[in-house]
This record gives sequence, C-alpha cells and structure tokens, in this order.
Amino acid sequence: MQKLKFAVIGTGFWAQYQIPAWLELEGVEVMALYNRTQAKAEELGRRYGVTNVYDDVDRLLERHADELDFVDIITDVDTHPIFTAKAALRGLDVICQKPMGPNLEASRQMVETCRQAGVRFYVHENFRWQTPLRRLKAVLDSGELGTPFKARVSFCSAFPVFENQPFLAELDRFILTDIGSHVLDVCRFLFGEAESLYCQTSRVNPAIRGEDVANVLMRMRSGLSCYAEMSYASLLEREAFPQTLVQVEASAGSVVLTHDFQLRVTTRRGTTILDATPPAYPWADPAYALVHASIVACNRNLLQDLQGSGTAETTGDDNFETIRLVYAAYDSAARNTLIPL
Ligand code: 89V
Repeated sequence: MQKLKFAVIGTGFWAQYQIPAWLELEGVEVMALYNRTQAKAEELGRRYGVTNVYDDVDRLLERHADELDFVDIITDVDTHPIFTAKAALRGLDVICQKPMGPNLEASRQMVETCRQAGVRFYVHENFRWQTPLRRLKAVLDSGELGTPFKARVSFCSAFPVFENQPFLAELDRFILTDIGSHVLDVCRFLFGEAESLYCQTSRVNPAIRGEDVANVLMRMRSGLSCYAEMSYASLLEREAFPQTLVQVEASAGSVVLTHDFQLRVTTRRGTTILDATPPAYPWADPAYALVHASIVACNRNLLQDLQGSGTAETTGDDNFETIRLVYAAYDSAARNTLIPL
C-alpha cells in the first residue's frame, strides 16, 4: 500500500512525541514541518530526516499540498481553526490536537469547514487509547458487572506541568480545556453521552491565569451518575500523573482502575486483579510514558480510517460532543447552574 504523506504544523513540546509515534506505524511518511520559529522546526527536521522545513504555513502548503494526504496540527488551541481551514481549503484531510477549538462556535465552524471542503477531520484525542482504559472498557462491555450506576473518573496530581508546557500557565481557561477535554472524552468513551452537567472550578495556584481544579457531575443518558474530577493542585500520598484513576460501581460488582495500571474487579465471588500495563517506547518521556504510548494507538486508529481499513473513533463529529461538554462545564461553573445537554 502507498504511504500516506503528511505535514506537521507546529513542532513544540508535543511534536517531539507525536512524530516518533507516527514512525512506529507502517504506511505514513512525514514530508514537511512548519513552526513559527524556524529553528525549532529545523531541530526536529534534523532529528527525523525531514528537510522541508518552513516558518510560513502558506508557503509549505503552496509547495507541498499536491503531494500531501493530510496535516497533523500540533499547535496551541487558538490557531487550530486557522490551520484547519488552510489545510481543508487545499483539499487535505486534517488531524488536530485536542482541545478542538478555542470556543464552541469556532469548533463547530472547524467541523463545518472540513465538511464543506469534503475533507476528513479528526481530533487527536489519545487518552481513551490508554491501555488501562481500553481494558476497563472491555470489563464493562463483558457484562460481568451488570449495569453501571455510578462512576468516578479522576485526574488529580501536583505534577509541574508548566515546566514542559509553559503556555498552559497563560491560558484564561486551563484545566477543563487541557485535561477536561481528555477526561470528559474518557467519560463518553466509557459511559456514552451525558444528558446534564454541573461544574465547579477554582484556581489554587496563584502563579497561573486559569482554573487548575474542576469538578464535573454528569447524569449520563444511561442513568449513570458520573463524577469527573481534575486538579493540578493535589499533593496526594501517591502522585498519579499522568494516570486517570477510575472507579465504577455496577449492579453486580465494581471495578477500580488504580495506580500502576491495576484493574481490581470485584463481584460476589471476590476480587480479581488484572494488569493493564501500556507498551513501552524508547522515545517516550518516562514521566508521560502512559500517554505517549496512547499516541501510537490513537494514530493507528486514525490512519486505518484514512486508509479505508478501519473506522476512526475520534472524528470531528464525535469529538464535537466532547468539546460541547468542556464548554458546557465552563458555562455551568460561571452560572453555578445545571446545564441540560
Ligand atoms: O495531553 C496533554 O494535553 C498534555 C498532558 C498529558 C500534560 O496533559 O498537556
């Protein structure tokens, strides 16, 4: 099968992992890199043997659009709509990092722009591709626990995330966009769509602009009550970053996804412990290894859709439902009210 050729738009922190994650897969070739600071793109270009390096995205598209199949947008959220539109208007399929867009209307417009241009649009939403979360979903789908009625999905830590990603400290809206887009997507992945949502937020760290704590309570359409909590201000006995810890209670038992990728499944017969350790990649940053491994699985799923050999989970249409929850959560927190969805 012919390799699909793509350009990376944005070569900051995350691209250092996104590119080697692509290179784990057969069937893709990175052709060109763009970054507003050329030196950064050149550095990654040297590392991965990419010589087409630009600090002007229009020039990149002018020169390479004809040979490209898709773009992978790895920039900050404010520029997602601009780069999505530029690529879509050139007829290129688009993969964009989470969170999809800087507000709900801009996100809707991104989906619409791609639809009208007749190109495929995907959001690179990787958390649901983490090995422990896939395993947890398989336990729930097996039916052995009966009907889930209550869940807690938790991403709480004191990890110094701003050291590697300093721009996060400048965001007016921080944890719900950066982590809520992951955590609320995990809730949808595990439990389906929500019918209402209530959220409270706070800022504990005085050195950042946005909120670093968010608590979201959702009633899912299935009737399940789902509490999603996220915090970067939680100095806990065991640091969990970057793990999402989950507890689900169901009519015939419960399952707990706890530290070290352990799933503890309890029924009336007792508790079984399952191991759900993710694959290890040499290029992954050990502090992010779980998440970096999930980039490969997410890319694989998107590539299968692009090649016509599978169906992507995180299409623009699907991820719009996640971003809807993110902005509904801000709305709920601002008005201190329950939002019907
Ligand atoms: O995936 C991300 O959004 C990263 C991190 C893993 C730190 O949350 O910002």
